[in-house]
Amino acid sequence: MLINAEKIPNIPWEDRPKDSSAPVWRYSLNPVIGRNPTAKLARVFNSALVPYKKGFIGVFRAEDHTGIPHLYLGESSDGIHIKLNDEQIHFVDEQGKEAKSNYQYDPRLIKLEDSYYIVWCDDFFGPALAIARTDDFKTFVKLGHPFLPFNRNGVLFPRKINGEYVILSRPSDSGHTAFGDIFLSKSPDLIHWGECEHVMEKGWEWWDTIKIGGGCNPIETDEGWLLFFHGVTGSCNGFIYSFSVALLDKDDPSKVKMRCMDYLLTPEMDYETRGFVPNVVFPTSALVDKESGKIAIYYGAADTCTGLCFTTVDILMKYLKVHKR
Ligand code: BMA
Repeated sequence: MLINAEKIPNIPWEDRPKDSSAPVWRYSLNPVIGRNPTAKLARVFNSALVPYKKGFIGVFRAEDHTGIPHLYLGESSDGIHIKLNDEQIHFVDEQGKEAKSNYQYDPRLIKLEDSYYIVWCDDFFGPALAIARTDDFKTFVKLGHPFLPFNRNGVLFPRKINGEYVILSRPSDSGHTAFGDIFLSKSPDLIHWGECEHVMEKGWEWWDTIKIGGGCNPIETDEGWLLFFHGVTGSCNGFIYSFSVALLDKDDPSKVKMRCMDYLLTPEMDYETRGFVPNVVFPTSALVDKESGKIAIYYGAADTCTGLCFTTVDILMKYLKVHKR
């Protein structure tokens, strides 16, 4: 059973194909954002949407023709047809002064209390996480960098746990990082972070043997927090990014109750296996409907396009219980 979820009657959705027993299935008209979606933007991927007003709003990682990633807003009435803003998001500090950075990527977006928070990988003498708050998607206040460089894949929990804000992150290096586990940190105010714990290590199965990282905002159920995470393995042709799910303890999410041994999605389609970085499926956002338990997951495909796939809370829980480690 879902806890603290919203009703999203217009959640983007397609039923599982009749002949499939897969735990996760792709939107039949994927990708939802293909190559060169606007004259200015060449690649849009690893992005995040939330329900907003009668539709959806999102923060998108997009690369213009310089190839440098920045964050852009996008809006949609159905979560599938997305209108991207050509003007990148400008961040200010608490005093309203421009907060500059040379690049920004892999945003996660979450509603927490009465505000929305973006957590992304920022340029802070190398890749490091940053957090910003917005109340209206017009002014974006950068709260700073929660951790020293180098760190990526910041995933905030959607509520305080035992009176503290909680974030997952994945310490890394300044390059393509051939290691990586998921850690948890706590904060009284979203500024000062500490009480760090180790949550999950890279896997023993082949698909996640090099590194893992938090993916979408955790989904609260009565059995614990469902966390989609990506896992990376190496081949003679480079990294391969797949993703799966784990269940974290509700009161102490540093404890992993179950972790799926199998990947849920691995690069198979042309738009996942061919692109700027081939063989990448990278989940960054999940919408979940309180009434039906339907889940729509947005994922980056081959660092080029945005894909969408579906599952339900029931299907995931059943699959996890059979394929757990
Ligand atoms: C990671 C991040 C992601 C990217 C992935 C695959 O390190 O940089 O943005 O999707 O590599 O290239």
